[in-house]
Amino acid sequence: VDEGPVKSWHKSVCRYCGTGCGVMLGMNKDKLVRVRGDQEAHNKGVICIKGSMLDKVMKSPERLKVPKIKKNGKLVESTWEEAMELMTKKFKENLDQNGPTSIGFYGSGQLLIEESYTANKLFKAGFKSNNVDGNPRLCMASAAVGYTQTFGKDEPPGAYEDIDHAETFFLIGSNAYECHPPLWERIMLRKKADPNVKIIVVDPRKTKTAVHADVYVPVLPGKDMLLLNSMCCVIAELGLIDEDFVGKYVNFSDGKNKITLDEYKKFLKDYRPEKVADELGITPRQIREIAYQFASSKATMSLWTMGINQRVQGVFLNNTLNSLHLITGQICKPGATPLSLTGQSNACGGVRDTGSLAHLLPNGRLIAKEQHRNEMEELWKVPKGTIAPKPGRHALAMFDGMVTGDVKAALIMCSNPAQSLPNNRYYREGMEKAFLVVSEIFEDTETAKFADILLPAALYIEKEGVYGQTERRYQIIEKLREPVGQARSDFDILVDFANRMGQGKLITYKTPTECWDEYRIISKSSKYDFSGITRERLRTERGIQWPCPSEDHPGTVRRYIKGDPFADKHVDANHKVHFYGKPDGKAVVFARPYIAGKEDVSEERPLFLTTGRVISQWHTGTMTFRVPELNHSAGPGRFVFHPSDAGAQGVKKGDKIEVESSRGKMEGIVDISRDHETPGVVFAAFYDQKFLVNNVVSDDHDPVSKEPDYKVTAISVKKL
Ligand code: MGD
Ligand code: SF4
Repeated sequence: VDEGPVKSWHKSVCRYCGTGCGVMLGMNKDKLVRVRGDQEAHNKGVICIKGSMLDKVMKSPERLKVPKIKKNGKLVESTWEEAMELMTKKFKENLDQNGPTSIGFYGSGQLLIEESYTANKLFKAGFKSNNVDGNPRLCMASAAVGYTQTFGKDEPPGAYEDIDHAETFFLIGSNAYECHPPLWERIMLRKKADPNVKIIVVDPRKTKTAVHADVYVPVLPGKDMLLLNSMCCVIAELGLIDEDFVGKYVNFSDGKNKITLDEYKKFLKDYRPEKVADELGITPRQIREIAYQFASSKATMSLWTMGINQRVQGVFLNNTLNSLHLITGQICKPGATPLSLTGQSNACGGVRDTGSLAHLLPNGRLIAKEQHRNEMEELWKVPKGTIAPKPGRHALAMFDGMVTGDVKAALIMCSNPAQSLPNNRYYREGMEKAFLVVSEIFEDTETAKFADILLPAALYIEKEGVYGQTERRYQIIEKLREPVGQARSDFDILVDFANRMGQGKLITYKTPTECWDEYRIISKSSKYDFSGITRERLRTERGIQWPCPSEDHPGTVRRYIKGDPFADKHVDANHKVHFYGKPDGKAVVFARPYIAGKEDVSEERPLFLTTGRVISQWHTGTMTFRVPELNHSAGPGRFVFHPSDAGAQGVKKGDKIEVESSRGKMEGIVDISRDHETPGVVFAAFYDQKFLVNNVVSDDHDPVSKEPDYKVTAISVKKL
């Protein structure tokens, strides 16, 4: 349908991923008719196929337009008044009868900052329930813990701009070609500009990213800790440790106590390439080459995502990646930095920075620390002792609590856990039992099926708020049209709910702008200080990176060095770096051992299943699978095999198979790829609602970050 010409162009941010691309939206009155990349934004006009089709999802006729309540097993239309009153009654009943730990909020790295901030404040300070978590737990919890342990503060030291200065790119567990395409393009431009640039890709799959690498290292799934420690070992043996940097800015630790550099070197000896290469499935020479390249290059930048974060050793892997940069001094200078790429558009700003996870409070504070609770109680103007001292339930524990009957009512916003959680059948049992209020834009999602109340949510430019992406950059999405039908923004739903629950004195603001101003001022009392990022600046500038302590501050590209307002007073000609997250200004290199995960191949289960995204689909596909061009390009979900494994299993393309793991069985169809799959590893994406791969994916998780391991599940295959 021709919706006419563009009448006005508006600056905005893409709805989908953590790249956080600036986009220009062409509107014809209230219709979004064109989308293009914003030349003036950090992505310099480049966007991917999903972003370019944002207008198509906005046009979907299948949007949920009215609230619904489940009656006799069926969702039937209701008024907002009925739905909100029932929700209020159920939450009040549970609070009165079963206490604050019987309720929960499960949010999303795609909610706006104002939405996550409000939900977090309402549940933790209003209802005294720390059961606030969300899908970022499945996504980047390991990166957040990794940064916090190493530097004392979450969020990266560097920025996308470092891509333009790096000489070596070390991509590990990142398929940037498909998952962060504009960043991948920026890497390729850098390579074109300088023939010395080298790209190293470490991945069990020969992804589209790996195909373009100068050096591809095909490690076996689940073993990367061996590789990273082995690289550190080689660097130590070759005398490539930057002793000046290490002496000034680094402490060493075994996880409990401080150790010396010599003790650290001794720890590394167990990881000599000759000892670990076989288990990794590569040669000692490959390890030596990439370790040398990493340490000796003019500037090395590491980029990683879910292949490292979604792992039972996710935190240790993150620590060790940070360590590689610290021991070589490849940090805090242009092009030299670790940079964990984020999956979701607002996992950083919305969830990490607002502290909307079960163990956190805003701006890097921890529930477990009394001083931090007291600080937030003062800032939120609630009596001392209001915030419960025990962390709440993380994502898996929240749904596990529903299975055991301990969590009885929950509000789920902007997430589809009935498709996205691992070991899915088990957690769905809990969703069946608990009283669930689900705020959604579509009615036919897997989670909506479990809703007792389904609330129609406003989508993207039907509401206003701030997104914060990977590199500490905050950007605004402005409201450009009214929500469809009776849909309301998640922010409005939360403010309404707060008032009905008698929390009007806590949630005093009425608009996202007022909420932003409250939160912005609160940030002033932390090292996240973004008080200078006013709404007015967000409207005119192309995103601003915090720290940004005043309205005339330009924002901070690189942390911990001159130019970072918190480092400035500590640095001079001799002392150029100050890791102010730690009391003595020194970051920590941890000696982290490799510990084998429970999921390993055996005679019974001879193949590894690994899962992830594809370029044209977003997560559980609820939005992108509705866009014909994107749907067509991805096709239905499949198990993708290397031809040698398909041969060994006696299956061929198109065959129906049964896949079994320790978590259960499911049926699927075989696809074959010689180009991208490697022997021993089967790949499946999770976007297709008709192919719920998470039924067999293991829910083993990192013991500290509690992030599940979606990348390593041992499976057997049977032809049907
Ligand atoms: P999404 O598809 O992003 O997946 O898991 P989910 O968050 O469960 O769900 C967002 C939902 O919000 C959709 O149903 C969408 O229709 C709805 N929605 C969109 N906009 C709005 C809005 O403004 N308001 C409201 N209320 N609703 C809205 C993602 C999760 O999946 C993540 S983050 C990761 S990293 C994991 N990755 C992963 C993997 O790699 N492999 C496997 N096998 N599973 C995975 N699951 C995890
Ligand atoms: Fe949107 Fe991510 Fe694509 Fe950029 S890379 S256009 S943010 S989906």
